Amino acid sequence: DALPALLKAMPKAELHMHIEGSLEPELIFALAQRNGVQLSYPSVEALRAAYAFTDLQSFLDIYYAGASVLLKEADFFDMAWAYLLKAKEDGIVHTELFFDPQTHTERGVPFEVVIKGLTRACEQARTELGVSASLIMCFLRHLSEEDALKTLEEALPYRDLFIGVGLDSSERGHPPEKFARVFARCRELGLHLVAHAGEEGPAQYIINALDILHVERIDHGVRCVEDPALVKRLAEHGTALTVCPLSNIKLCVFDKMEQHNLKTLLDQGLKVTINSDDPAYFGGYLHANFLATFEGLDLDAGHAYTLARNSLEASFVSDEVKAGWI
Ligand code: ES4
Ligand code: ZN
Repeated sequence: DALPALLKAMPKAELHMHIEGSLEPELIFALAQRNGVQLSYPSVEALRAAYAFTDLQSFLDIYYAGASVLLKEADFFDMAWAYLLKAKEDGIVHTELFFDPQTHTERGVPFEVVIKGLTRACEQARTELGVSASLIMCFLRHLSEEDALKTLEEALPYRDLFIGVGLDSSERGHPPEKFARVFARCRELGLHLVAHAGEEGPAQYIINALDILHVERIDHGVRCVEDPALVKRLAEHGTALTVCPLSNIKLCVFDKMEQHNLKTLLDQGLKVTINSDDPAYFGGYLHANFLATFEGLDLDAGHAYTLARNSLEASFVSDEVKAGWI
C-alpha cells in the first residue's frame, strides 16, 4: 500500500503545534540535569507513565510541569531543533509554532531568552533543513487579560520575530471575549490572529472567536458540528480548522479514532487540516497523526491531497510562496 509513503512525502504545513508540547521525557530529564531542576518523577519511564489523561486540564498540569526545566536560551533552541528535525522527516515544508511565553516569564525566564532560542532554531531550519518555520505567541486563557496585555508589551521589542498571536490553555470558563481588548490591540499591530475554540468548549466559543476576536483560523473547532449554521458559515468563508486527531483521542474529546468527526467535517466542505498539537504527549508527530487518522477513518489519496493543500493554503505565508507550493 503506497498511502503511508504518500502521506509522508507530500509537501505540507503544520499549523497547530505547541513547541513546549514537543518536549520528550528524555529531553525533560536531560535539561533538568543540565539546569539542576528537581523533577517530581524519579525516571523517564515514570514520567511517561503519567501521560494518561482524562481531559484537557489533566494534560495541562503535566505539560506545565514539563516546561519547568526550560531556563536558558540553549534549552529553547534544543527543544525547537529536535521538533524541526522531526518536521523535516515528516515532509513538513512550513510550520507555524505556538509558544507560551507566560509559562516561562512567570518562572522568571526573560521573554528575550525564550524568543531568541526559538528564533535561532527557526533560522537554522531554513538554512540547514529547507524547512520554513514561524512563531505564533499564545496567551494563556486561564490567566487574566491584564496579564496578556503585559505579555504583549514585553513582546513588542521583538514584534518582527513572530507572525501572530493565539489563545490556548484551559478553554471551559475562559471564553474568547475575555481577551477582546488584547486581540483588538494585536489586530491593530497587523499580527495574524488564531484561537483555540470548540475543543472542549461549545460552538458558541467558535462564533465568539470569529465575531469578537476576528481570528483567521480556528484551532481544533471540532465542536462546530453542534451548530449547522456555524458549519455553513465556516465552509462559505473557507475558515480553516486546525484539527489534532491524536490529541482529541488522548484528551477524550472522542473515544476512539473511528469516532472522530474529521471525515464528516471534510465532507461538509470545511477547510480541515491535520496537526500534532503536543506530539511528545499525545503519541506522535504529524506523520503518526496522518497514519492514525487515515486508518481509523478509512481515508484515501484524494483526502491526502485535500488535507495537504488545505494546510498550505491556510498557512500565513505570502501568496507568492503559496503559489510555488500549490
Ligand atoms: C493545548 Cl491540546 C491544548 N489545548 C489547549 N491549550 C493547549 N496548550 C498546549 N496544548
Ligand atoms: Zn493546541
